[in-house]
Amino acid sequence: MTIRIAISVLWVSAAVSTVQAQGVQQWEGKPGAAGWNQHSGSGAGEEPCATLEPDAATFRWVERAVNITRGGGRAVQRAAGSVVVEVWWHVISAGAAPAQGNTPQSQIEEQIAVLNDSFSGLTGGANTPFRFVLAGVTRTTNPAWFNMRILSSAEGQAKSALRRGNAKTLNIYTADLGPTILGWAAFPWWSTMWPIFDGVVVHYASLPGGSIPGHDEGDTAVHEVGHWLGQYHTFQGGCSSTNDTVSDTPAEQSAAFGCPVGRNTCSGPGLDPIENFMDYADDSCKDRFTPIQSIRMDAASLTFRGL
Ligand SMILES: [Ca+2]
Ligand SMILES: [Ca+2]
Ligand SMILES: [Zn+2]
Repeated sequence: MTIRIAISVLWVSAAVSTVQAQGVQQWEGKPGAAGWNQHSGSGAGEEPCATLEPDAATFRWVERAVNITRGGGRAVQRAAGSVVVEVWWHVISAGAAPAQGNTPQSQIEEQIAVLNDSFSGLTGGANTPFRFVLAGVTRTTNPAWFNMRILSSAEGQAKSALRRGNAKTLNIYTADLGPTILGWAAFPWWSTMWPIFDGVVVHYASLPGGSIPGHDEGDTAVHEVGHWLGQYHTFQGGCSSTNDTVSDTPAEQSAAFGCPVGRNTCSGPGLDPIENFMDYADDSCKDRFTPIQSIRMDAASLTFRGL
């Protein structure tokens, strides 16, 4: 127990100093998670995805590095399906029952299938280089870890104990992230400077067949893995000319919730990309990555993960 606490304190202080060093001072913060808030009826106004944003200097550094990998921005990438990602799945629960977060193997396999369908363009959009294979499942009953929050000591303890592999390995943790948070991920450029934090955390009830209204088809994990491979939200940068750094996702002023067909929050060309996995729309509304998003994920994963 003493060792575990010591690891936790070290992890948290390292995490905080890394965050401060990068100038990240707040979570992504835009209000209004309609649908998701119905899960518990509380916490209105919080962000459903807690993934940390890079500061301006890191943002520019990442774009330069990705652009170099792409050979000056040429639209090149590895072949569809040629990058196979090993997935270690960590079930964290409060008890033995599925309602306590002890997700059955069948639901994990359904989620892996949703990842593969989504990244291969079977649901719409680009056929990316990425495919996912389940390398193993761990199961841990720990009520404190089950209620983890981003940058909490519970997250540090759980990830320190459970994480497998290296920067190429996708560690997915399921837990109860509270009434408003669906998940969070670590961007690829943090995988070496902040290795324990690496991976994806998703709410156990967001998996296919889960109990969160609007977010019960497994697209939360697709969204978070999109971050893990280097994607920003489609509403990153608002209506600015560079916005999310992806040229084939129309600029979007703010996140979309529900399925607001025809939404158009920026005067630039194209309707808001509400159908994109990197927005906040309901799972039934989201079905695609774009070709340029695929190219970006290819370059970012190669550059920062060697994947
Ligand atoms: Ca864009
Ligand atoms: Ca527009
Ligand atoms: Zn997100």
